[in-house]
Amino acid sequence: MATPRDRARRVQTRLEELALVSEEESVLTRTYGSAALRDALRLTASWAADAGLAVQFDAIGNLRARTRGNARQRLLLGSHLDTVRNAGRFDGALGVLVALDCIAARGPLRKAELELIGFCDEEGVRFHTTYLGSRAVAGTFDPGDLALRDAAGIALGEAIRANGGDPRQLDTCIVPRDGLLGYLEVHLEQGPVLEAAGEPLGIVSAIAGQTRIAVEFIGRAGHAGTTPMSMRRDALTAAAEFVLAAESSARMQSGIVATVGEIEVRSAASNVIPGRVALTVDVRSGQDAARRVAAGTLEHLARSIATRRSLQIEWRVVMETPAARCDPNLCAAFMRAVEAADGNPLPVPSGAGHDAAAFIAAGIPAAMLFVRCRAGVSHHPDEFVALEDIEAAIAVLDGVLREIA
Ligand code: HGY
Ligand code: MN
Ligand code: MN
Repeated sequence: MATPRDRARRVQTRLEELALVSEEESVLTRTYGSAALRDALRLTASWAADAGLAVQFDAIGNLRARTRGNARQRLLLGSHLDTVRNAGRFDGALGVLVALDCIAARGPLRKAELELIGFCDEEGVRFHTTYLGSRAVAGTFDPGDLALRDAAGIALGEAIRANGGDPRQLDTCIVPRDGLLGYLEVHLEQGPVLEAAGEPLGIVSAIAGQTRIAVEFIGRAGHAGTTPMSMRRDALTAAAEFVLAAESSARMQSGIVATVGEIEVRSAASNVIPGRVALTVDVRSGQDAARRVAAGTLEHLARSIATRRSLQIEWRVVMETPAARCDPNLCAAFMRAVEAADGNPLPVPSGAGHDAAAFIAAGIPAAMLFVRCRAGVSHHPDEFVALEDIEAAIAVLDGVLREIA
């Protein structure tokens, strides 16, 4: 019988193995539809099959691995296997591998069937979306999103087909509600709260809402040597002014964070005045009304900068996800399991988005267990979770499964 430390070591080893599966040399990147993400999903599927689970990939590309009993009730567990660019090895994969370990370690007697899900697009790097895989499972996928295009102009519908899925069959991804107990997710905190509190684990109280926006500043390209400064309609200086104004605006509003994560000069050349600049805006808050006001303020700022500089502007909200409160009953089960393991069930809000938010938005109960990470670093290769904290998370998820499933 494997000891908890052995089990944590196996999760750690598998995290290191998955971290080598990347679409980029020497850094970890796995975006929707890439061969690397398919390989990571297949590798995880092989571990799930070895654990005796019935494994398949659904029509959007999620890994779906179920226990083989005939209990009427079902509990979903998992997290995502896609990553941001130059990612850390724990974001998403930790939750999938801890859940797989706990499902595999459970005995034959169970009140509910368990389904492990490895989601195929939580980060939304390629299409600037969020929760595509979990929305498909929760039944809230927006068919209009099939027309979203990536930087190469490929539509999401085509990408789903190219990935071996079928955009006409997304309804088959939907988990039946009958007998569904809910969804549990283990995830590194991606913030400094647990480390500052000296706690290995926390119970997520709520997940911040997000607004993701695509912006284009449209000026006029021109000759860098012959165009007088007074006659320029420079799209990059306008964008730069907006980026700094967005930072100042967010700093002045408590509970709001705003980030310009991507910026691109179209047809860039060192001797050409930038005519078009595209950028992304990510606005978050635990309060939806405050987030909407903040996004409106940013749009007003962008439009006034464009007008003053005689530019045009395109402002498109790509995706909005509401703030989500985790299910009190499932949170209480996590709290009891943390206390049973002599821990302190610290409630922690999540500034990061998670697939659990898609289930909550669909009216499916969901809860999350946060695991301490070093210096709160995430979305960075220095992301780190200690072996003993992985072991603590396994013990707590074991406890929750013993109680509810
Ligand atoms: O962006 C986020 O909050 C998450 O990492 N997808
Ligand atoms: Mn992430
Ligand atoms: Mn994540």
